[in-house]
Amino acid sequence: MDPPPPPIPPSLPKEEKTDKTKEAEHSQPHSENGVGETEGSGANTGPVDTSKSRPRRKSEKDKKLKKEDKQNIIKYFNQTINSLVKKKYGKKGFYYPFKSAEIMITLAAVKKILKKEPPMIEMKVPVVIVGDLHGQYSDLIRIFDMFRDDTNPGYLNTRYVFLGDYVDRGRQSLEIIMILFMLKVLYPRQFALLRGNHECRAINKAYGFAAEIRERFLDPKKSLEIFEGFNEVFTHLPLSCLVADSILCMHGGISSKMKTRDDIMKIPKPLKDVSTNPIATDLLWADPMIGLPCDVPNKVRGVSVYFGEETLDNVLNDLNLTMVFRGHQMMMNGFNFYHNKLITVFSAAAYYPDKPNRGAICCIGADGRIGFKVIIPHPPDHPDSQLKMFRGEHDTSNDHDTGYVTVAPQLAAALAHKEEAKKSREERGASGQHDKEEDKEKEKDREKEKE
Ligand SMILES: [Mn+2]
Repeated sequence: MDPPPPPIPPSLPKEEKTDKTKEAEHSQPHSENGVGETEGSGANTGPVDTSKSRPRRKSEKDKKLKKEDKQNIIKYFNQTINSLVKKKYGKKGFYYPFKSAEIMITLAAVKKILKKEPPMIEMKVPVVIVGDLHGQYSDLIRIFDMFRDDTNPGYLNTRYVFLGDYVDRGRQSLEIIMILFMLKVLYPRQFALLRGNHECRAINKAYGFAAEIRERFLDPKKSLEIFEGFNEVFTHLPLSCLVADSILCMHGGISSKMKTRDDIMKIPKPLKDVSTNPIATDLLWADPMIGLPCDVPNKVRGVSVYFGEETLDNVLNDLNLTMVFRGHQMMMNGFNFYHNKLITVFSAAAYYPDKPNRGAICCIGADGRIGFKVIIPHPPDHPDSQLKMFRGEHDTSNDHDTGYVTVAPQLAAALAHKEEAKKSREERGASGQHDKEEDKEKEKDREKEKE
């Protein structure tokens, strides 16, 4: 049986000394997380050392109290994560009963970690790339379940890069952002949480997150504190992630203004107003467009640019990269290729209920091979399909995608060439095989002539 929802930590319960619970095994192996510095120190076993001199005694006591606090927070995180992944929300329907004090503690803990992260963090392979989630919590759970085995829950079995846009649109932004923040605190190196354009105050004030918080926390003072608290933390999120020193990940797109990797590293953090930094604006907002010789203003979004193949080639060359991964645009199959060197990953399935797309994630193996896992939309009568969206009409101006994987231009050219050759062979009325042999003989003859 699952434990009941955990107690609120501000009046942190005293942890039983003998309590070596399951979740302790899951506790963070790293020492640099926000709350887990006591992990592995070994100092929490045995009584306080009384041989210390008197003036230090009080601070030792304080330290012990702090340590207890941290252990209690870790315990609370583990219990909450356990309940959340099993979708045990309590009696109040699909909203997990978060307390405002718990949220504020989580925000403080995750901020401590995000503060230390540079604008471009690094990740090793193998890694899983997750695109936009937009408050569709059940899709995140389906993603974690893909990596579950007999011993571990899926979130422990691989590294993840999340491309941003956790909040807005869907109904359970808080479930998503809270579980990801808690996981980030417990396993900071296993989770890269990048900033999306919806992790900006002006956007998530208007597109659902603020409304969801108001609905869940009726006290306006509390709901405002929570809303501002999240947005303060969002300003500390990194803007990009370098995978295996070769693949650059971001939410929106590349920027023709970045000439070196250092240009990204120089973006100030925390970044309250993204629009003050042109490279950050492109990283969070830009979109690729087929057949563009240069950047053009992104009129659909009213921010940033559309970039073309040449810009992509230049940035890849200048920054010594092989590929770009980004989210930001709904794709009917959950993913899409651009110019063979950029992949869009969009993980929220049935983003528009009237035009149900698949979601997808991308797995990059240790050998650099890339594969996709697809998230099929729930049938319309599924309880998760019933969650009302914070969305007005289906905004068709945002449908950039054809619904099919874009054929890379090189491949298209090769196929067209093949088709032409076939046609000409047919016109000559000879079989392809015969033609090839004839061609080979002619080639040989020509070579003999040359000699
Ligand atoms: Mn976006």
